Amino acid sequence: MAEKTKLVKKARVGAAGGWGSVRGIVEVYGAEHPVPGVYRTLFQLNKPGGTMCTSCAWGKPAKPGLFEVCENGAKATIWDLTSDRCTPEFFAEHSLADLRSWSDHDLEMQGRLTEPLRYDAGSDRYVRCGWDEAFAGIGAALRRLEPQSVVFYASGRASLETSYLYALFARLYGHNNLPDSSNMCHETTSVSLKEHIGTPVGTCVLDDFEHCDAIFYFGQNPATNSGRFLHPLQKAVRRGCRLIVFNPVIEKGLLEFIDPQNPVEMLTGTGTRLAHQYLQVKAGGDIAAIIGVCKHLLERDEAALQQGKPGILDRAFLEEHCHRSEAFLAQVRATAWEDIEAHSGLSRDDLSQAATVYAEAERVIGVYGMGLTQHVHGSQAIGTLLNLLFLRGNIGRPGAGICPVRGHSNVQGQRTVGISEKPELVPLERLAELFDFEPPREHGLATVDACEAIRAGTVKAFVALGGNFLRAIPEQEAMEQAWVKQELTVSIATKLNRSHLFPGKEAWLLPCLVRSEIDVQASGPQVVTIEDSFSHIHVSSGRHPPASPHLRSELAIVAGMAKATLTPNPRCDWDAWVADYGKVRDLIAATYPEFHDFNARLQTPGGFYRGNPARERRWQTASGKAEFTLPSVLSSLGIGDAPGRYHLITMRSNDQFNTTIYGYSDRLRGLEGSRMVLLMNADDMTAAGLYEGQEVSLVSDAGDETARQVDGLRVTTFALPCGCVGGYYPELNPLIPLWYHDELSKTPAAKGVPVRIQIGGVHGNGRAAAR
Ligand SMILES: Nc1nc2c(c(=O)[nH]1)N[C@H]1C(S)=C(S)[C@@H](COP(=O)(O)OP(=O)(O)OC[C@H]3O[C@@H](n4cnc5c(=O)[nH]c(N)nc54)[C@H](O)[C@@H]3O)O[C@H]1N2
Ligand SMILES: Nc1nc2c(c(=O)[nH]1)N[C@H]1C(S)=C(S)[C@@H](COP(=O)(O)OP(=O)(O)OC[C@H]3O[C@@H](n4cnc5c(=O)[nH]c(N)nc54)[C@H](O)[C@@H]3O)O[C@H]1N2
Ligand SMILES: [Mo]
Repeated sequence: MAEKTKLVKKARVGAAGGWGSVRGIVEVYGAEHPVPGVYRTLFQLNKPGGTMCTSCAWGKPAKPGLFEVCENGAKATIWDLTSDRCTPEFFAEHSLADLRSWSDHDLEMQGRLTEPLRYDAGSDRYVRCGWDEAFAGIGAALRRLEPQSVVFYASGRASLETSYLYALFARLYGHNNLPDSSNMCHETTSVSLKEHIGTPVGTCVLDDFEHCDAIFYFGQNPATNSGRFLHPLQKAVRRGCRLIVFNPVIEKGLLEFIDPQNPVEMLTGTGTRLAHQYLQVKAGGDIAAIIGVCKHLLERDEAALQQGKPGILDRAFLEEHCHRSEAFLAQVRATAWEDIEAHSGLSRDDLSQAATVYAEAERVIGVYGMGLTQHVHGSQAIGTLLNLLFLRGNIGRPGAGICPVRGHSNVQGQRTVGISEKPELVPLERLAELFDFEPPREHGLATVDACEAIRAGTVKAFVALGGNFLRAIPEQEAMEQAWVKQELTVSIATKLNRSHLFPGKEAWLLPCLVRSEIDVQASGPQVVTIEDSFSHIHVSSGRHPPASPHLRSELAIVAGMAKATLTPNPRCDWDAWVADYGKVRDLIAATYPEFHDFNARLQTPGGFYRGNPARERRWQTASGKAEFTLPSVLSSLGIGDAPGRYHLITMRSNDQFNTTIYGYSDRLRGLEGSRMVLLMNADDMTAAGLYEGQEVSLVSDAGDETARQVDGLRVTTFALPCGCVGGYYPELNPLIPLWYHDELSKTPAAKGVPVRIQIGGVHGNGRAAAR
């Protein structure tokens, strides 16, 4: 069942949205045979009283559209609500060794997991077990282990209520080893924003997009990853707001959008042209590009002042609110145009146009995604973008600010309520008081640290609240080998994935409800809450019967494990918390003041705002001011150019949600039928003597001893800047060294991976990564 190396078909690329997105939904619908009532669920998605989509974390407006759902949100919902079931009988037929040759797509296509399963090493199979057996087994194993040798991972979907209890369980048990998917994603944001503006999250709210005059947009792909963003973008552009895009890939969704909910646009096929200027920056070239824009601004500012005219920079803001602005401006002055052009791949003239748009705009928003965060100097790139905003006071006023676009639907919220390896970010004193215990104070393990410790053998157990950790991390091959040496692995999951096929000596696979299902507990049906990218808290309720009578909610599973592991504590009534999630919300409110009156505020249309001091120009930083970054590099790449070396961007297709592969169509890039592609600039292909469709291998060029290789990739021409190549995540993850990560946050640098191309098919030490 492994995907064969096939030629990718090139198709015509239409606008984002339009009939293509409707077809995309229909295809997944046909393949998944969803349960009845799914249309009504889609209709109620992201609306007050409905289910909050499990796809991305984009904001949910108080006044939603007719359909407040995008192509990929619909796919994610249909994927959850399939009528296919992956039962114990399926596992009786297939050993894990057998399943390891299956593709990611085929594993998840088996449908929803239905019963708790225990790994039986003798038969190399998962076998049926009861919940009591599972909890007792997990509890006994955890009690035997040293808490510091155990990791509790979370992928950013579980609710605020579940996440709060999961983090509490970890601390009562005795560790802060609480990495979450954020450690591979926006951790760069959390660390960099905290240092420079004093809060770890963006300062914008949805309403700001109705007032901004320009959007500077870096390394984020809305049509695929946050489809509902296209509506506010379209509206903004229509009222004259100018969109300046920095991205090495021409992403169709930033060029043109046809609103599928607008009959005229659908029938005429004419949408809105979005980008005013599209700058194909080199991979990692953002710091240089932003400094280029700043240099133009500074030159114009100085010229204006000399002529006795008002300057361009907001000197009052710099004076009152910022620290180190003069040092940054001196650095900008001293940076040569040749260096800016060489590192960004953009011309001085192009950057001048962008600077004009910036200077003419009264209110500017800086938007970014993985194109900034997943680089070795990603935190400096975010800092430099903040510098640009500071120069004209574009932060802390309506219509302006910094807007990181978060990934998983509750990834920001999980951090908010305590899932963090950084104890300094958690109110430990308050927890100690509430639950009468001594919380662990040691710094916990983030994702990369956890991987290193698993390889070193010091981490002996891994509990996963969702996700597909082994498939999402770097250095996949070595990690799979180390993984199975652990004493215990526990996965709470909805569908089978590759991580489940690498069990520890003792392993449990525990199936849970999805957010769109009805969650009935002793006090009645329960609701849960999540936090979006704009720090708004939304309530979500499910309306579908559970996929199997044996499923439990994530919260009940966490509580079940906690009860079986911990010595009883009169302050911890796990049963009462499971019976009524409102009691958990009371605990959240008691721990985090911004959640005051949590239960009473649940039904606020558009969610309630948790607040953000930086939005009010209160800077909780070391200096008490907004901190300018003084970049030490002009490129965010960790390893520079060399003959024969390419910088690999690992990308998401329009037909996947992270490691969940819905299908093999990347409609918005015109690539159909295969994910085993190496996307390359035509001039680079000619220079390297490669031809379209040629089969090649990629090998690591990170300068260390470790051999990393992926075979069976077909060379495909694609409009990328010279020196940079593209391919899909997670197929190319074996090529990323574990140590290749952002310097501050340790977010793996999946967007600038140093590689070489090898011609000649499969090699002895390689393996076909298509699964
Ligand atoms: N349908 C769907 N939705 C998703 C997901 C999914 O997989 N599928 N994943 C979810 C998650 S967890 C996340 S974190 C988000 C991710 O959403 P995004 O942040 O959009 O992440 P990517 O698609 O990985 O990359 C974003 C863009 O960065 C560009 N890029 C690469 N390198 C550079 C660079 O050096 N500079 C600049 N300026 N740009 C660069 C790429 O071309 C790409 O367009 O989406 C979430 N939503
Ligand atoms: N090369 C490269 N690597 C990357 C990235 C990249 O751009 N390039 N992106 C990184 C990013 S941004 C992220 S966020 C990570 C993602 O890493 P993860 O969050 O660990 O991975 P996902 O693919 O989102 O997890 C999918 C699995 O989650 C389970 N699941 C789905 N819904 C639920 C649910 O409601 N509850 C529970 N308990 N389980 C559920 C299903 O079993 C499914 O198979 O990958 C990172 N890795
Ligand atoms: Mo993410």
